[in-house]
Amino acid sequence: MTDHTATAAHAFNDTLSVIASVEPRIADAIRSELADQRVSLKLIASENYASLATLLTMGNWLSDKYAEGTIGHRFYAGCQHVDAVEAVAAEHARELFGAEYAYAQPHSGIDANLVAYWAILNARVESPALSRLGARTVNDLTEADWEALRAEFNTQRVMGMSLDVGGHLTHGFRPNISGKMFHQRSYGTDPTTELIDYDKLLADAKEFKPLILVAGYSAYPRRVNFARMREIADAVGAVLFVDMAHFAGLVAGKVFTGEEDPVPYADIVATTTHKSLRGPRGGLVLATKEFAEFVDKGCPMVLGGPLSHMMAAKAVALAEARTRPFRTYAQAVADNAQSLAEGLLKRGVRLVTGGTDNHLVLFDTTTFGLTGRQAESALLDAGVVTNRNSIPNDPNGAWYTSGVRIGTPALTSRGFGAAEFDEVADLIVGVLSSTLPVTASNGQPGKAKYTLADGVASRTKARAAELLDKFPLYPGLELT
Ligand code: DSN
Repeated sequence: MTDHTATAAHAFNDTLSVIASVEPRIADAIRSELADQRVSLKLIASENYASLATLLTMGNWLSDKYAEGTIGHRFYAGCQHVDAVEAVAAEHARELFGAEYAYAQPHSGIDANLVAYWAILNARVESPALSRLGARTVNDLTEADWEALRAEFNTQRVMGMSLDVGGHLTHGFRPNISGKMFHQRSYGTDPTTELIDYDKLLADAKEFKPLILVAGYSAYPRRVNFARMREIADAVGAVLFVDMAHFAGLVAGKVFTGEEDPVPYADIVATTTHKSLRGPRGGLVLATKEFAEFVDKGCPMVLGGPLSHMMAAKAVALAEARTRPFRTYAQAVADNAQSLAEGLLKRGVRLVTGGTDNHLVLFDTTTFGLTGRQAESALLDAGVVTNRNSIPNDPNGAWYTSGVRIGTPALTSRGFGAAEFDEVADLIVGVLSSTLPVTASNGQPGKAKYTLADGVASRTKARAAELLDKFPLYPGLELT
């Protein structure tokens, strides 16, 4: 493939000078963000670096067009180019994932999940009610029928993975709208192995009888057997909805195949496009034919007008994900996670589930006598960017936590391999072994404050710089 870095460098420099002529602080912030990303060990499992082509696709006049509706059926005139963009994004998504239908409009992961939930409610609750009442749309219902239908929406049930074992807020938890829309019951993991216990999940689902079984996670370091999830959904008549936001890149890159690939098993799959998939910030929904027409109503059902410039960037990133180098990348993400996990294990760190077989590792910071918050902060002082995360039965709750989640997608994009991730494990252990919790004023163990031994942060940054210099971010892209 032709290397367009020099051209892209000109484009970014010219763009920044145009921006600076209007609001220099914004140009400065954009430059500084790149500078910071270049010198940080970015280990946040949900972050990545999009390609220059993907980044360049986002800034253009597609942004200026309103295009509510769907391909060929818009509420505004003059949408032929948006139609073309959305069609290409959907085509790549369908072919990449082997899906019957793809919808490229969601602006984020939460939006994608909302589109999925309302598609399921429309297909399984509203549509049968309309048929029963001889109505074509909700506008044909009497007030009494409408009230009855709303009551029916409000009694639906969803079952998703518990937050403290790695589930996501959008899987029916109260701080998110999904927890206000549905009655929710969580499934946990086995207390000993910390793995999903499918037999227990089946028994719980039989008791709870959810309309929707949600599979997917944001902090579970293991693969999911979607064939088992399908069996469980079928056993209770539930719709199987998979949120693959975290591992979409591993599905796209054919690391997760067979029973680990959600697409052949799920009714609806939602994802973000910016995590392991390495695209622009946004969402995507895949669906079977049964749900396609309902997913297609996402805008204006729950989405504002499509961000056409972002759909264009999704199309570019999805085209990249269909190439052989992307498959090599995805396999390296998984291999590197093994190396990172082994590097921590051999240095005495407890990992939730004892390891990983996806792109992320969740380690127990009580290994070092620290809360997740203290560990996250000390690591950041040393230029290692992570995020704190609950672990199963977390004694420190969801704010301070007892875990740190790390992942390999971003640094693998820079070219890090197994040896570099072993070195990263060494840096993490070096920092946290030199961090002490500070006792709170009431004499209780502090949960936020800590001290990091002198010199550790600068020594870690220097060692990290040696690694990062070998694998520069956007090599050849010099900002002037
Ligand atoms: N914020 C994403 C993550 O970090 O996993 C999920 O919403």
